[in-house]
Amino acid sequence: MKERDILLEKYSSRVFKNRKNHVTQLELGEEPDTITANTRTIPGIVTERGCCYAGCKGVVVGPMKDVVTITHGPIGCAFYSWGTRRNKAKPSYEGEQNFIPYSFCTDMRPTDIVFGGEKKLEDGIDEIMQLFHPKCIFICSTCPIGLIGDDVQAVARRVEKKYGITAIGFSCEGYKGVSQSAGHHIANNGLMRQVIGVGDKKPKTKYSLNILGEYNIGGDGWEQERILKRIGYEIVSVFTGDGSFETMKNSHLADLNLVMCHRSINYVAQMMKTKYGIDWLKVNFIGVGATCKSLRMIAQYFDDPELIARTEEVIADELSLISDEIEYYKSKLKGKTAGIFVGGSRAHHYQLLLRDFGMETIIAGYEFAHRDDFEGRDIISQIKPDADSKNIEEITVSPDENLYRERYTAEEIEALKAKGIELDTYDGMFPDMEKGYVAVDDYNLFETDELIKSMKPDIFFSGIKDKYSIQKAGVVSRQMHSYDYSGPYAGFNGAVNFGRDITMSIYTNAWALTTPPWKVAPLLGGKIGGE
Ligand code: CFM
Ligand code: HCA
Repeated sequence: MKERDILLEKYSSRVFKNRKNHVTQLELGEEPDTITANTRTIPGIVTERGCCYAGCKGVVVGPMKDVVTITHGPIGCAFYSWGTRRNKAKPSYEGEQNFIPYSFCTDMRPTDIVFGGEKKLEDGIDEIMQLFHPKCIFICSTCPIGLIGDDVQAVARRVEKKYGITAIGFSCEGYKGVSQSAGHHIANNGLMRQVIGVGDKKPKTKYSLNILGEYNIGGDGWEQERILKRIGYEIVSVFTGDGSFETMKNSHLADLNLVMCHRSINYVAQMMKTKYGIDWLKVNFIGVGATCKSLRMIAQYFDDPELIARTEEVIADELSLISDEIEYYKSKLKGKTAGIFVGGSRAHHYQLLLRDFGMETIIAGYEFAHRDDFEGRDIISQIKPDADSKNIEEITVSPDENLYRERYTAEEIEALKAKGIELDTYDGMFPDMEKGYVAVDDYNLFETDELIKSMKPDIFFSGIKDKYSIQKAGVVSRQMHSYDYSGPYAGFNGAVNFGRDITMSIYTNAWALTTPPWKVAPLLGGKIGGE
């Protein structure tokens, strides 16, 4: 019996009926493997997904350093979405503002919920203006705001008028959609409407780039910029890691968009293509091989022999600097297996980095990826408009509907192919998986535990919610969202850091060396039945 079936047969028939479509053991036969994704979680299943507000505020708009982002809602939402996601930022020029160390919130109380919180929000913004003088303010709504009907858009318009700054109200109440993914859409639409394209500062050099979907976790974006600048590219703006309003407003003037995380920001790439004619390339700077491939693809796009030669020169030099260390870690890690459970993009990036070290990713799961992220092909037209997905479409489609498209069109694919660019790379999780490997949508802790037991990976990468329960079962676990406060893991230097960290973890699995007390004696002293 396959591991997937052993897992699923433990469910009641009702849950089985649902979950069987979200867990796939790859066959890779004639028919393409499929999975159901981006649908509502079964109540009570203890999902590890986050909410729409987390996707908008925590993920996409929060990292913009010169913007004050105020959470309109309870303090807990503001606190949780601040600092826990390690998006690093530093001022890059004299006088540049950096509000990342601050958490701004209206701290809604019961009386505000009863009588309305717009006044409190406006008072808060007055205070922010007096103390910090930002040129841009974002307001992010949490669940209660949608329920009591505070109009954050109207407040933003009043703030713009009063102070002559940019202000955007994001109605990203946590309950919208089915996961963080809805919040990404809402954030992207706001940035597209009011930030991208409002500047007029042209790039200074011949080849200029934006990096989309790079949030500078553990300094990943800085490593990518280092390499790209070495080759000679100008980075106009990064969305949104160490990013800023000041650079994003000029991003429509760059030559090419690179898309790192394809889940959270792909809509913007397509919208910018439609509105400003900027091409985009899906890249992956996670993994040595993947980084080289991406750099070659970018040079190929510009089709300049000098740039292509310079790219090869930099690649050769970077490889010569890291190859000894990579080979050493490879000798320690070759043949080991991994499981990965993250948001919506990293599993298919990191399976390539693991392969650089001779490791295979035998289990891969996502919280909120869409089918195309798993299957690596254009499946948009196949989404069935059932009650749930109809609901998703309503809030995810751009206000300007004809600007909304997630993928290349057939003509765009032909144009890029004519430049010698292969588009099958990095296009989803399944194409890089082998027969028998398991993929899971909206993974839960029960399924994590069960698949670890049956497939026995040497290491399991996940997040803060599940890391410790996995370790307590004796399996090494490292956080792939925050890198356990290490990093960067991107690019050439990042690959070395990654090799070092996982070698350290796998060879120091202290958790497997101890017998937890609950395995030898019951921990509860009392008796059932009141005896
Ligand atoms: Fe993109 Fe991300 Fe991810 Fe994501 Fe995230 Fe993240 Fe992630 Mo955590 S934007 S989809 S919503 S790569 S915060 S930097 S690590 S779940 S896999
Ligand atoms: C989020 C952010 C998160 C959480 C990570 C985790 C991140 O989805 O709200 O659960 O460990 O990367 O910080 O994905």
